[in-house]
Amino acid sequence: MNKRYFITFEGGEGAGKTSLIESIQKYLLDKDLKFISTREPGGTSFGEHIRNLLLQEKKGMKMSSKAELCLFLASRAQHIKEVIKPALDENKIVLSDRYNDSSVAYQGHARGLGIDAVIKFSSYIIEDAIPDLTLYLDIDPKIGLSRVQTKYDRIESETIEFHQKIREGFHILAEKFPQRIKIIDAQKSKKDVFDSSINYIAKLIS
Ligand code: Z5A
Repeated sequence: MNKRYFITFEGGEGAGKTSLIESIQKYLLDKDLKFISTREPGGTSFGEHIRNLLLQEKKGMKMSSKAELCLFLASRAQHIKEVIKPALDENKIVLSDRYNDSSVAYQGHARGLGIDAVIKFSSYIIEDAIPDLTLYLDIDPKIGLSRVQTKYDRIESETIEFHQKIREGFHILAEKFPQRIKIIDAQKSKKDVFDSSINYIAKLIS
């Protein structure tokens, strides 16, 4: 019988999360397992509006780091209520392209709001919606950014130092939560990334 599992995918820009999730979807379909695939920011109609606000560059618009965090958390609160919890309650596997660790690495560490402060603040929003497994796709930001083919969005356009801080933030998180967060070398081929990831997923759902 299908069991509920919440799996999240994290990483810097161009790490390959979207590509990996597509391969994992095929793997789960072949195994006849019920799943949903979703993303943050977004995943709901309300969340997609917030996504546009967060990622679009608007001339003259300023957004403080705290305001930015609140918007990501607003999107997440709706996502949990409308999508994640209902799917888990139906015993589905939930695959989410980014989740709370992104807030901790981007807003907590790279923006400087503080890792522990963001973990504490976001715990009110996520309550018990904690992933069973998080695959963190680790990549040198220069390589990741070189893979992005679309025009850089508001956050992608930040300095390379900012992107290096994000990577540092994810490493701090992986050390803090080694049971949940597994580091995948995202500089390897798509096949290698898939094989390493599927080892962890197979272990979780077996
Ligand atoms: N953000 C935040 O600050 N706080 C938060 O709480 C949350 C998010 C939830 C969301 O943007 C932004 O919001 C993000 C974090 C921030 N920062 N920015 N900007 P997004 O969802 O649009 O962006 P993204 O998650 O970074 O997606 P991405 O740049 O599209 O990357 P990806 O999904 O990880 O990569 P991909 O699309 O699978 O692959 C990119 C290209 O590389 C593509 O051409 C692939 O074919 C290629 N690729 C993939 N894997 C490989 C390997 N292994 N080798 C070679 N080439 C590869």
